[in-house]
Amino acid sequence: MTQTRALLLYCKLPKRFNPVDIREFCQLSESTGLSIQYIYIHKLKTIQPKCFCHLSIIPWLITIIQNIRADTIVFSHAISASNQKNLSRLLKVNVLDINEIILDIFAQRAQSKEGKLQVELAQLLHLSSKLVKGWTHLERQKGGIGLRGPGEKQLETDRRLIKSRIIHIKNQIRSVEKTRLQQAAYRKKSMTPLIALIGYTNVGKSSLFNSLTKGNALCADKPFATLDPLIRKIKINKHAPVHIIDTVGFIHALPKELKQAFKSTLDVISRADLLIHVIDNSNPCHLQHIQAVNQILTEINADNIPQILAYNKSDISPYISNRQLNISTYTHQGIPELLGMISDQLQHMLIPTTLEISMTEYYIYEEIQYMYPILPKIIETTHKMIFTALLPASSIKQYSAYIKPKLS
Ligand SMILES: Nc1nc2c(ncn2[C@@H]2O[C@H](COP(=O)(O)OP(=O)(O)OP(=O)(O)O)[C@@H](O)[C@H]2O)c(=O)[nH]1
Ligand SMILES: [Mg+2]
Repeated sequence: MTQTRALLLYCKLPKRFNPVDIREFCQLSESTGLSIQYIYIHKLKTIQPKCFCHLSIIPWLITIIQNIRADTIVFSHAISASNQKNLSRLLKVNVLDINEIILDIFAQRAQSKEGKLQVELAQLLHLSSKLVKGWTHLERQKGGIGLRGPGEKQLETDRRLIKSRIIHIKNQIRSVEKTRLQQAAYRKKSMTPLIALIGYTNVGKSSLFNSLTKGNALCADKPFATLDPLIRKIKINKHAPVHIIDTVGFIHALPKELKQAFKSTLDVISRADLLIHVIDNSNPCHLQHIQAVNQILTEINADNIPQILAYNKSDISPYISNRQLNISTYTHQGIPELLGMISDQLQHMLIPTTLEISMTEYYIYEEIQYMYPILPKIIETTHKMIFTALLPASSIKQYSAYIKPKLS
């Protein structure tokens, strides 16, 4: 199969506007299978209304495209449907943006039924956002990058059909999710704490998961190797068993459609009792990656969950500091210390919390007892009920309005 020849256009806007750095942009584009022929760096102060980039560079771009015989140009930023339409007319090549690149990588990686449905939903949401302004160029790409895999069969659909397909896919996802919710409820009832390995993509989460569980999760030097959360029960030191979960990697530029479609996968993180935030300490951009991860944690309401920062790849990292927990899944450096820190956290994980609920808010009791263990002593009157639930620290804030002094 002949590879698509691509020109990459890296737009350098004042810092806060750059979703990816240039190295990451190239890696992501390469991951889709594009053959990168040229990288053009374009500095601009603000986004230009017609084409996102300055109109003055268009003749340059046309010359480069002709010289390298490119059939695709990729933008490092998310661009609007009308920008895409204008650029496509002027440059006469397929125009892609960073969101379409990331969507394509997710489509390549999706393995499970749920993963495939989530990617299809993200593609359809993206497609409908591009159809809003009457621009249907994606239909003419015949399932090329940006719409590979599960979304291909949707290319001929119009907005109305896309909408009904979105409803259909959402329903299917909901039924797959149900099983996961039941499992989560069971885990809570069985009082097994949940530890989630989280972090930027390609930092070594799955490698650490394998070290801790003696498992064989897929590890690979590529972005988004893991899409489906993988869960195992393990025993840490002298404690009762815990569940540990490997999760999808984060990235600065995670498209909003993917966040929406992968909501249930991301929700697993927000239900965890402890997060192990894995960092690739050998990556010069690791500080920005930490910020990007924390930003997404805030968006999914997981920023209150206790975190252990594990600076991985210390075997190759030039940035070692004494204050950090430096680990290496290759040499096992720091793994016993990490287990010790998890063990300390487990000491005080489920907190007995007494709550008073008025009978008009009985659903709060139902919600709590579905998710968390409740101690047998319950005081019930016609107007209210008082009971003690074992709540993880992360959920206490949510129910703070109902908290009462302890039942004697
Ligand atoms: N040098 C070194 N490489 C490591 C270490 N841990 C993981 N790697 C490598 O880093 C790459 C990514 O590892 P993964 O475990 O797949 O990373 P991940 O965070 O799960 O990645 P995604 O699932 O794609 O988000 C692989 O090539 C691993 O072999 C380490 O301690 N040292
Ligand atoms: Mg992984």
